[in-house]
Amino acid sequence: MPIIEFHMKRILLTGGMTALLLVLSCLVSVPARGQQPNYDESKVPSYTLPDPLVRENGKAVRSRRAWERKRRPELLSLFSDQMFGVVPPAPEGLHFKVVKVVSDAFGGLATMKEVEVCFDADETQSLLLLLFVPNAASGPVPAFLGINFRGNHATTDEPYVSLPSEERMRRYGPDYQCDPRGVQQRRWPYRDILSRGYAVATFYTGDVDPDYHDGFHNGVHGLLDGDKPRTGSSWATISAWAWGLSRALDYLETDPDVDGAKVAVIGHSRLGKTALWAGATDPRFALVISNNSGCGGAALSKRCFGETVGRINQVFPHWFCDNFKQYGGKEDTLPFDQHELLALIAPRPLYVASASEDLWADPHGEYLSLIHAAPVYRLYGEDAVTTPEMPAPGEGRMAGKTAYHLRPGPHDINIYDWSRYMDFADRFLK
Ligand code: GTR
Repeated sequence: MPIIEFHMKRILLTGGMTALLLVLSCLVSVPARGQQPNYDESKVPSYTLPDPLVRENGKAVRSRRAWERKRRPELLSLFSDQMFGVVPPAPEGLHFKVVKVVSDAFGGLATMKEVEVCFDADETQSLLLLLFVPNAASGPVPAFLGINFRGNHATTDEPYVSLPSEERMRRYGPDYQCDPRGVQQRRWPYRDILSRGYAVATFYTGDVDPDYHDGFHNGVHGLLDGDKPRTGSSWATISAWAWGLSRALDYLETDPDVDGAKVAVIGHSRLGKTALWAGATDPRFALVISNNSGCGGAALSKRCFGETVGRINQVFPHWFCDNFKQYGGKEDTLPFDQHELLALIAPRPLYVASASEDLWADPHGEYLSLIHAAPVYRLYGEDAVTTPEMPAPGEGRMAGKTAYHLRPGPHDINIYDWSRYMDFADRFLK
């Protein structure tokens, strides 16, 4: 950016010229990386949230039928066209191969299965689903499904979980480095989950789309898009990951040990954004959990608190579709906000959680988003969290089909969060 040049020239110049260059350097740095994020509630701009129950033509939505037939499809295509890009259906060649089974995982607590979810008949690309099912179960069980950041082997140090093959590592890109086993096991408390009677499944982001901007040639874009020219609403990486979650669910629906009608989708941070989008686009997900998903996830964009639309699009240009870029620094012009993404999940159970020190993800904006999704739950006669005051750190809210907690501490997911998610899931999936 010219900004660096301006600073160098300032050393050589003096007086009015310096002042002019300073002004110019401020101008070029608006609105993204150079700008300090706002963490001051009193500096949140005034904004008006669009009403999820008012159609684009201005008509009020008063029935479930009108919501399902008119307003919901309208909102879904708005989020597809303007934010995430359009998610394609399952590919024709989709098929599954159980490639490894270990019946005494975790000392006999569970059976591990590794399943290749193959995206094409030729098996040029697949995601490797790691699935644990509790051995104590007497029939199909409910399950949690979420993507992981660092590889299946990083979610546990159990030695029978496969390391990625050479071929997979090549697909993950030139900078991929295989982490040691178990580096993220704190985020995946498998023993606790299995002991409570749930199955749990995960796969690595890179199996569907490596998390860097390569112009959408690698991953599932390369496989499915062919030479189709990209448009402003072409799917980007978060849509690809959400698509991957749906393909993993396609498999889980066929697994005799899992109740495919009771699969909760869960994700942390960028993968929390993904879990919400998967829940919105795929109504088969029975419950949706967003952990510290922040900007582009549960947090209201129009508050411009912490991470903003401009900044996220600049730093992660591959996450959202190109049309979304126009709203950077112009959040007031967004024709939707994230409470409407949450509303797309209604009337299914929805849990949003924040962490008290995670101001970058705007905990207050995440909470407000949840309560502003409530009118759609109400339309279904369901109760939902509506208390205007957000809870204090260490507290939560639960009403009917929605729940929220504010974990004390930083941006993360751990057993504190999982325990609450399982308590919530017990009410709907057991
Ligand atoms: C941050 C990003 C957030 C969040 C986070 C994560 O750098 O700004 O939106 O997604 O990464 O995924 O850990």
